Amino acid sequence: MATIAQARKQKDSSEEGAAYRTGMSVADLKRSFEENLLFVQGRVRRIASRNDLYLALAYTVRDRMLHRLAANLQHLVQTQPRIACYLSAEFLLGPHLGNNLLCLGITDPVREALNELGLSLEDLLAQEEEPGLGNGGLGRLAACFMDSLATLGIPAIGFGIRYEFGIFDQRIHDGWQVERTDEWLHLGNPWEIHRPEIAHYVKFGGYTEHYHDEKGQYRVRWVPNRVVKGVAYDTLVPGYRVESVNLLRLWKSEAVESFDFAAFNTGDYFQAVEEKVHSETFSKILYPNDEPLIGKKLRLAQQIFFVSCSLQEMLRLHLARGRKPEKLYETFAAQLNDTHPSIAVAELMRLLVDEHGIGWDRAWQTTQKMFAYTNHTLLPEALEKWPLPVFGALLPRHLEIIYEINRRFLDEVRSSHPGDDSLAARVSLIDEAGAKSVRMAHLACVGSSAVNGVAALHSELLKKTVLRDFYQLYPGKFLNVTNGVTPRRWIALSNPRLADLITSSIGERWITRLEDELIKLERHAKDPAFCAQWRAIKQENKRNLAALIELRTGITVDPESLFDCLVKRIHEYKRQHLQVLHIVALYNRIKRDPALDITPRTFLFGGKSAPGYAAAKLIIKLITSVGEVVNNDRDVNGRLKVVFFPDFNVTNAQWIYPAADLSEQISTAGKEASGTGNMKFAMNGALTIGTLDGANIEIREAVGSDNFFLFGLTEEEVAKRKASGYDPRQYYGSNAVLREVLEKIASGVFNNGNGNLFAPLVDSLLQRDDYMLLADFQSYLECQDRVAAAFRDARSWTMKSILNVARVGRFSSDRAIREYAEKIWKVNPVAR
Ligand code: 26Q
Repeated sequence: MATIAQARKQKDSSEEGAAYRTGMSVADLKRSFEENLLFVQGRVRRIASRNDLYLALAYTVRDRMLHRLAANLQHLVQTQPRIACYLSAEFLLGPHLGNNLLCLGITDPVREALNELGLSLEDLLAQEEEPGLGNGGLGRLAACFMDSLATLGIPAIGFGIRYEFGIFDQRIHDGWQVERTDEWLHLGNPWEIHRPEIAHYVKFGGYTEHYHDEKGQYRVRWVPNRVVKGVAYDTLVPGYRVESVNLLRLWKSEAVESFDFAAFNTGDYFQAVEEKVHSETFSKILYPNDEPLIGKKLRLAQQIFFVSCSLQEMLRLHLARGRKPEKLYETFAAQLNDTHPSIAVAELMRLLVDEHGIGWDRAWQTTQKMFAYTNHTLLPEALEKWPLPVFGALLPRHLEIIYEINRRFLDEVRSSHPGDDSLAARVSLIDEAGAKSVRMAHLACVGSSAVNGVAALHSELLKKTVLRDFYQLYPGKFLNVTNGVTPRRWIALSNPRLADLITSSIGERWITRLEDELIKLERHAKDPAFCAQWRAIKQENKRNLAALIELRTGITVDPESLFDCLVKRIHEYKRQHLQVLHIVALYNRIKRDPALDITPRTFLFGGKSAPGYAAAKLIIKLITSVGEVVNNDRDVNGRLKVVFFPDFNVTNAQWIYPAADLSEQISTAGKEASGTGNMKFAMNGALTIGTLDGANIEIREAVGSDNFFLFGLTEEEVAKRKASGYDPRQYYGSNAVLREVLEKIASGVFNNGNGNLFAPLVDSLLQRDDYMLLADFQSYLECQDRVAAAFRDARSWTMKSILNVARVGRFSSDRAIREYAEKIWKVNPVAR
């Protein structure tokens, strides 16, 4: 790595005047750092806080990325390539500093420069507060995709919302989740560039007027009752060791004027101030739910806010190329990350028809060519719908447009399927049953040229279930793009020792060519020396995590024990409580026979619950309560430890994946669209215990069934049991182990005899068991016993671990992005 930096240094110093500002040598970095501390931060070393020092370093790194951006923009203007736009309400980036150093290839020289100044890079890395602008998988996927786009040299812009408060910080009080507001901006954000001159206006509410213009053309004017301004904030997204830098452009909402002068002059000062405060709410806070809350008006307002700003911005950039508005798709391809930005279909129609005077048919062609839609869920309750009154009051013009799109669409459906009235009702953009609502997934399907799921099973199920009718109507629109994750953050950055070992055995090309290169590790899987190094690295990662666990929770865990990890958002369908049933079953075995020879395990849980999701919050309390008892039981004697790691986020995840032995991917088959944590674990050498769900299926195919612990019903079996009337009590009646587990939880043993606390959980399992924990319990238990036995054979376990890593190359987000680029966006990497 140092050699690249040296080469760059020579180039930079010979070509530039103030080379130290962009140079990569230790001396240049040191000088930049010191100057930024004084001239940007206004601090001298003697009184500088750790945050001052962190900011000075961040500016030093940012300078170098801006230098690249300048060259990039020039290139873009000259070559005018097609640009991919990723529209997403969430980008869960994680901390920037370490990643940017890695991508620029200056981690070592920066560390050295800081050392010479008597500072530690690790200290400054720890100072960064991560931007948590997402809930979980969907937001993190957007971040991985931005990384891959930049690394592949594909010109791209991510568009989203600059939330002032991201996902809440999770604390655990008395075993319960408590939310704290995320004040990620309070010490300043050195990575963003405020662009006050890049702003767009977004209208809300009011009414429409229909009229004929001076040329006699039919036109619609929207008279809103509120207008807010969206201002751009840019974050640079560097690619790995490449010259290109892409942009993440996030919108902040502001009042159009700082005061409403009319109100001010009539003396209504407070109304004027209120107006300003209200305008800022659109980008105030990320909704902390990972499934929609029906009817939250502000959430819909956030969606139109960022979508409208983004589309207006695309039009501005496109017109600046001297092109016609109806050719917008020639400059941009826009991906809708789930339905959250799907109002874009109606908004682009409005911009083209109402504001640019383009005829409906032409505008519709343009719109369909522009958009593609990714679905991330099959759960019917999670499909986004907006009640008509809410929608119509906020977006009266969009509702008219949606009615017109729907009228034309249903005409087409009726003429291609005459007599099939129920089809028209099923696919309509408006749900007419009960309280009427707008179906956002239908809008996205109709307005897009491509629709994809995020894993093979998920894409198949989409065609069979929630989007079945659309598949029948437009089979050619549907495709699968299995998710991927970036090996830069999830291996190179978070597991540097493993990355070094891989590089020393197969060279460094794997970092950008995961699928082709990682497989070369296979030949080392039987080399005892290599296996020993592999194991030593895992052990060191486990010791580091053990220290962090102790710091955060006070719980001591044994780094020699099996690190069994289940980290993801807390959801009933993800079945964190199935693992709890397993733990209680083990506990019961020990209580019956304390001398039992069991494989020592650390059960690590982590994940946030939506603040209003009572069952998920109770699952957290159950985990911590069982932990309290198990961790302190003399009979257990430290052989089992149950840890709830608070505040699972990107920063913490970077410590957890590299230290895992076992990855828990135990959702009910057919419920998890893909999962991406499953990929991160496998890339770090954890073996998976999982169901045939989401991308688990493809991971198992890739790593081989011998290297994957499979259990549970298949999706088809789940569907069949549901259809024939699933009765969880059958399992309760016939399985004594299960009965003892549930009775113990219900008895209050885990909560000082307060038997009622977990009653809602136990009752729901016994009465409905929507996610079929009881049906999968026995299979899971037996599979976990196989895991425990396998872990005792360290040599064979290590070999499986190596094979897992060697064979998961296709789960790189680079592969996923190549598929989007080739099959959907038709964009190419820039040749330079
Ligand atoms: C929508 C409207 C109103 C309020 C909230 C929402 C909302 C917000 C976030 C709905 C859904 C989400 C997030 C969904 C999500 O993260 N899905 C996950 O996406 C991953 C990436 O494709 C998959 O790997 C996971 O399987 C899927 O659960």
